[in-house]
Amino acid sequence: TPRVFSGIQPSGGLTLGNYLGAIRRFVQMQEEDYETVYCMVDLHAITAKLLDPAELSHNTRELAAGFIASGLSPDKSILINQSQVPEHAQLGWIFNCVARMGWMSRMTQFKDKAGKNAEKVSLGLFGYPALMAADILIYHATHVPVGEDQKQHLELTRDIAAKFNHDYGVDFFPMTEPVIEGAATRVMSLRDGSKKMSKSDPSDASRINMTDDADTIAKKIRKAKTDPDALPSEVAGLADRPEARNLINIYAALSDQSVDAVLRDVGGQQFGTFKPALAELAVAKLGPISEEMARLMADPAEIDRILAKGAGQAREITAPILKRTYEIIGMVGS
Ligand code: AQP
Repeated sequence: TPRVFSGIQPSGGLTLGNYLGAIRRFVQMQEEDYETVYCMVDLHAITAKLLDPAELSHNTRELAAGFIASGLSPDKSILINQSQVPEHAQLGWIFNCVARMGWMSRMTQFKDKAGKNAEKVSLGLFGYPALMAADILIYHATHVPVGEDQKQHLELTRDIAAKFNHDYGVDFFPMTEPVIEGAATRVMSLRDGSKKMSKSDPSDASRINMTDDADTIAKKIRKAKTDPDALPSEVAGLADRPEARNLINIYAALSDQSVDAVLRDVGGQQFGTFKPALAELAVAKLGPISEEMARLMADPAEIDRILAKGAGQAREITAPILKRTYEIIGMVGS
């Protein structure tokens, strides 16, 4: 069976972007013919800044609760916390030695996150994509469901696998395929249609959090930036209207319709009519998930048990792959 791996950082609370761009697809793939491994990438979550320890633990458990509440099942998928499966970091080191500085300097996410302050960011932020390649390849995963923003990191994952295979003359690490599908592979900020919706945006109004209550969701959508025109009835009419396009994409994804189908229904409407309908849809879809998250968070010990079980299952896959990697490299004792 082909194997799927993907992860999300517990660097803050889950957003609608994470849900539509990643988690919904995780759930679908769990139900398809794949073996699925999904990860809270806590080692990645400290690359941007060292979090308060209690906050990191809370975020990690809440992310696990978000996975489960969205439909991931510990009986069908392996659910893990990255640091509990040490082979991720061990292979990550090897990949630090495979990846080239030049490759890493071209990563747009690094450039965006480092901004003008590249001297001040952590070495971990620079090396992030090599650890991400290890997260995937320590499972020999072939399919990685992600949002559009991760495409370049997946190309780098293939470059790392190819260089390792080539330099050691082996055919060991597979070439992984990104799975980027659906109407909302890039959900944009509600305040700025040119910026991705992000957990770490300083403005809370820019995103919908999975834990937002109905009133907050409705208010954020009502205040979302838009233009004064009515909605078009065809996709071409969304060109150069990034904010309108974003709200339509979100509507399409949440209602499981194509953008064309949505526009056939809502074309001609003003935002004053469309926004309340979108808010109602978002509350209907997200409300039950956030209620279930809250219920799961009331029993953190149960979440910890699920993650411990997942780590045990994961290591049955990762330990032999790491051992074989070390043998290929010539490490004594492996
Ligand atoms: N706005 C988005 N639209 C679609 N997909 C998105 N993803 C993130 N934002 C959007 C997808 O969610 C998965 C997990 O992302 P991550 O937590 O590992 O890191 P990120 O991409 O850096 O997400 P954030 O929310 O922007 O976090 P911060 O602010 O901490 O950097 C990935 O599959 C991603 O594509």
